[in-house]
Amino acid sequence: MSAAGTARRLSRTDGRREAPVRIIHLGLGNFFRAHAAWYTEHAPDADDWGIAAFTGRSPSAAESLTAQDGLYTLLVRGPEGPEPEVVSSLSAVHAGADLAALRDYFSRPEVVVVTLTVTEAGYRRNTDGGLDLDDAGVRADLAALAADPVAGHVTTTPGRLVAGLLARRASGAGGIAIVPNDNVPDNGAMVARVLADLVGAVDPSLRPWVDEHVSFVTTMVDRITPRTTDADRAEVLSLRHVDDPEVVPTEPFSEWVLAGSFPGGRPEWDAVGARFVDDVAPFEQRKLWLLNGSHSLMAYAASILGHETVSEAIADPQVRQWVEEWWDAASPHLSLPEGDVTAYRKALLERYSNANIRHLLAQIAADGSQKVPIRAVPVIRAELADGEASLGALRLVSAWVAHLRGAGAAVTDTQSDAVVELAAGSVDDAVTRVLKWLSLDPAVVGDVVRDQVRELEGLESTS
Ligand code: CS2
Repeated sequence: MSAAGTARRLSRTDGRREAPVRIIHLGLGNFFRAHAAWYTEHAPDADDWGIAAFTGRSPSAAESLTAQDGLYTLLVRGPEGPEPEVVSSLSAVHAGADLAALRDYFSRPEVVVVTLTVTEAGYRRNTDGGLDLDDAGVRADLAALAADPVAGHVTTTPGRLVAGLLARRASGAGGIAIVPNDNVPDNGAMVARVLADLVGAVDPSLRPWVDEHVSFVTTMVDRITPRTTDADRAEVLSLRHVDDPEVVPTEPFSEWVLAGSFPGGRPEWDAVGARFVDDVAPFEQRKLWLLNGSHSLMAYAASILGHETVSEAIADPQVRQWVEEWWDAASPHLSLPEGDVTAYRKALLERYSNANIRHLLAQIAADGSQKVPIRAVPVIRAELADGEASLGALRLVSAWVAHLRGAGAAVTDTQSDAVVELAAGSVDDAVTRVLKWLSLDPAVVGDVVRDQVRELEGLESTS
């Protein structure tokens, strides 16, 4: 009989726990299932902490996960081979549009933590970092909540959070912690600001209630988690005879650093490796600059050389040299001890070289408009403050310009119209416009960036 013939589906009938819901999660993607859901699964008090997760725009994961009682297989792909593990911390899974369920959870006193993984673009910020009140989705949510705070239909993350908080205030339930798990600097303060902007526009009387009852936790999150492929599903089928459409592939490495308070408590995530610190900034910079910065550099520059994945890219001496030059530029500006930074770089090379993880450069290339400003610009600014910007630091911006002009991975960006337009026309004009958009002075760094864009565009025609 074939493997498929003997395959079973996952279900809780095999005795797996189903903890009471005490955590709400918005943005049920692969990363959350490999990261916060995994920490919750392994916390010693996991029996008390179930998660009710809401999908993003597409409800299909809710249907598919609900059909297997919220269970899914995490396929940990180490260099030695895959290790499947069934995760059971999702007690309920809902479509993002199920606002009745969202409001209901928010109004329960025992639900005390809200985690978010909605990507950088999900917070709907303007270039100043506040809520983009011109965004069509934000405008619609504002109108819906102003007209009907109890049942208004909202779609954006800020809108859904405010809808939930209005329900919580009305129910009299107590304090709650909001924990953003996206790669944005100072993400706790960022969410607090975006929410305050929406609350101010919808119902200013909610502001003092938020100040008193809502804690915004700042985090650094890390676990390389590509999209699921048919090969991942086939592997679980052959290893476990389980037919799981919801397999999540991930790497063995995982890190979570948090700062902030949890007024209603939290799982013992610290017992399974999460670190609680006073200040996340040094960890967040180390990760955002060294990991995410080099990821973006490879996504734009290495895809021009014809590479498809991170492991292929890092095996190319040319790409490795670009990555090392980027790290050499960023490292002196980090506040962690030099030894820690050296060890982190070495570990990154090992993680990137893990060929069992097929992490597509095209996936990382997405939404550069949200990523390049926070991954590249702070390093360039730090260098400029000390003298001049290096070739190694500027190459990330140059590669993004070349990418927007059609070289390497295709452009997928929530702001693609605007940023592709910036980079159109002659290289000279394109570089001037993109640098200004990044608030970098073309008179200071323009010449180097122009040369690098031409060089990178030349590489594409020869690769
Ligand atoms: C990547 C991240 O897609 C991207 O932009 O740089 O998703 C990266 O894989 C994670 O932050 C790793 O923790």
